[in-house]
Amino acid sequence: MRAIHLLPILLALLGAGRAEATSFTFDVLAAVPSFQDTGVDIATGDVVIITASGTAYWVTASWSAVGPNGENIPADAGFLQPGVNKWSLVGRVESTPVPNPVDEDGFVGDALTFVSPVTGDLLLAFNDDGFGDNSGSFNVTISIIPEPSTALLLACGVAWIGVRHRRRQSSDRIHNHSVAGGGST
Ligand SMILES: [Ca+2]
Repeated sequence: MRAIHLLPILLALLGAGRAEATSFTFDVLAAVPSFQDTGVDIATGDVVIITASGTAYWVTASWSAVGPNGENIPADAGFLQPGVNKWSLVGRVESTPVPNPVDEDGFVGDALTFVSPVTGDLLLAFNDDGFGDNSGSFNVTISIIPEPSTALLLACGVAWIGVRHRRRQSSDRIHNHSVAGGGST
């Protein structure tokens, strides 16, 4: 019976472990010649979900308009993030290019979800090698789902052991009772 009373506590702890996402927005300006600090702090193990929209121009001409995916041309060594799409949205956590499970690391594009391997500031940039002729921006939404803390996982483990222990005790009592009952008939 007491095991049943512990169950809601365990479920509440597990529910707290699935912390809600916190969301931020940030505009990445195409004319800024460096990675830009989004002000979003990332911890190792956090799930980071980035979506981006908007239009940027890599020269002063309307034909150079690009979205966050840029152009499907690998950037040269002089670009902020060489090897990924020219004029795309690119990202780092501190100095580590964002892991990209389906494309080159460092490439964000219009949507990316990753688990951060490091702790630090989330930095974003327009991937170019000459910024004076750029204009426009990408509008970025960043959602962070924190990794469940070690303390919380430990509390869940302790609660679970408590449930199992009390279940065993109560099943022993039932067993003893039925043996005693069986002896009397
Ligand atoms: Ca340019």
